Amino acid sequence: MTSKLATLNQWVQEVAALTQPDRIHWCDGSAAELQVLTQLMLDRGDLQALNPETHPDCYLHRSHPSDVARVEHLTFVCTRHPEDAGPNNNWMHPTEAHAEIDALFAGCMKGRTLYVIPYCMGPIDSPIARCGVEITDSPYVVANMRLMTRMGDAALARIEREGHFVRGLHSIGDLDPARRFIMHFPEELTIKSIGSGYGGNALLGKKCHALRIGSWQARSEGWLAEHMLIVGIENPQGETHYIAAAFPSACGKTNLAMLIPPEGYREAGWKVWTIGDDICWMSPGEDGRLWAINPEAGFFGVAPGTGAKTNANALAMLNREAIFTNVAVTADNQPWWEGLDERVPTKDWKGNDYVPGSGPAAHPNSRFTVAAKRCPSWTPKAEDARGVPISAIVFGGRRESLVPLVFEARDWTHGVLVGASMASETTAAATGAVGVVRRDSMAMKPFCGYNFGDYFAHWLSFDQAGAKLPKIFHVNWFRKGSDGKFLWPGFGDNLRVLEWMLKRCEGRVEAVDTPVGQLPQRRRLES
Ligand code: GTP
Ligand code: SPV
Ligand code: MN
Repeated sequence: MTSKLATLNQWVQEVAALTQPDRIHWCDGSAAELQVLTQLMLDRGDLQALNPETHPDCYLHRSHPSDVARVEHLTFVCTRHPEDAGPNNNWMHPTEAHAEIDALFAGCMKGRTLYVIPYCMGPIDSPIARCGVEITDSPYVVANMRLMTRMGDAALARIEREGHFVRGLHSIGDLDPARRFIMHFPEELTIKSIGSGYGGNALLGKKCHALRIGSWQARSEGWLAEHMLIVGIENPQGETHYIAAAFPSACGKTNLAMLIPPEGYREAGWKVWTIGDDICWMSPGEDGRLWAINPEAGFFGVAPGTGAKTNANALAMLNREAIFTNVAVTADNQPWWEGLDERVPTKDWKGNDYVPGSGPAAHPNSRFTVAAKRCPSWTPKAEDARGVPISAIVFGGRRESLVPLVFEARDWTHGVLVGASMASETTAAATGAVGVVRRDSMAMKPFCGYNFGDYFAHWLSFDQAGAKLPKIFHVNWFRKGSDGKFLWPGFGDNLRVLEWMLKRCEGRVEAVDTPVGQLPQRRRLES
């Protein structure tokens, strides 16, 4: 099969000439196609079937042990002028970058199949949505892209109609970290990634397209591409307000996006609706509000810490049609990770016999991939072509000390400053030290595809006459007491903080003015 779009055919031919695959397969996104790929991966040992009684159509994938997280030091933004990439990105000149990475791509698909994956980021009929094509030699990437994006024939039809698309070339190469690069060419709307099969390094629709290339496009087209969840909060009166929240990787987006209200709230009639858990594309509407879509169609969520008490909605969607990456398994072949329950697994994430006390059984950055529609709190609003209007934007980090539970920015400009000066402790989502406080403006330090100075100016530019901008807040669920324990219960209880924010948006509650911003009033609980 080839496409009606000459530029697409030509690019596929050029890539094939460079990488020399044995076969070319154009993905249609069908169930039959997935079945063939799954069988292939089972035969090759890329996947292992999990317990078909407890987890039908669920599979385990074990990454190469040196390939378990994003690699920020190997991620480049390649613009003609270094100042366009900015101090927040690694930079290489495009000519040099193409030469260096193409040398690694030369002949790398010999003996392999080249898969062409047309995908759409966002509802297929949404004007905010954008399309791309990923070429990969990894069937695991195809299977994940099928869950994470609108992939296949419908996306191809839109691409052929529009005549343009973001080009993403990916190969697992030889998985040698010394020959691994994730390169972005925003001026050419092109991504090239080699040497990793993991998450954000390999599923190019996600961080590479929807954030790094997306943020570049957003700046020139007047919208925002952000590392944010989108959640709808329905009050007992039946009104739903949508909140977008930016927390750095592994700092609570998935959990907040599918929060289960505490019992008292549930009884009173509060409901929570999930639109997205990682990425938000927002555009000013004719009414002056910001309207947001989730460009993704699935979740690539952190497994550790996901339990019945913390995130029952996530657990409920993980018992069928899910891919687990680098989790442990129990004796009866069920997926397991720290924080799930009291069972003891028999195999660790590398597939070795698990010795209790020898460290975590699941990799701290082990993940699940699952279609968003499988989430019990998913709402059809996630398919709305217009998106949803955003009432509040929340920034937050993982801060053991100093940073209060919640405060409100004075206005949009102050809110941009609050977002820009955010900091958070590093996590296992990227390789490198964990627990080191670093600046992570708007949770976009690893994902902004252009100069942070220009990015802050772009944020400020939304404050125009007629704009009805969301209020901006800052939260920290992760402050610890002198006993080393979290001071705030977190998870479902975070709704108490969201309720305060929404009351502030409606002007129904007073706040206390402080040097950092507006804080909730102190109220002594009656005992
Ligand atoms: P990425 O997918 O990497 O972008 O991460 P994320 O921001 O979606 O983070 P996620 O919701 O997966 O949470 C990461 C870890 O933080 C998990 O182990 C959670 O259990 C834990 N976590 C999430 N919310 C809270 C909270 O409110 N309090 C506490 N103490 N831990 C939380
Ligand atoms: C993150 O690291 O923020 C993630 C996981 O959401 S990855 O897809 O690997 O980027
Ligand atoms: Mn993320």
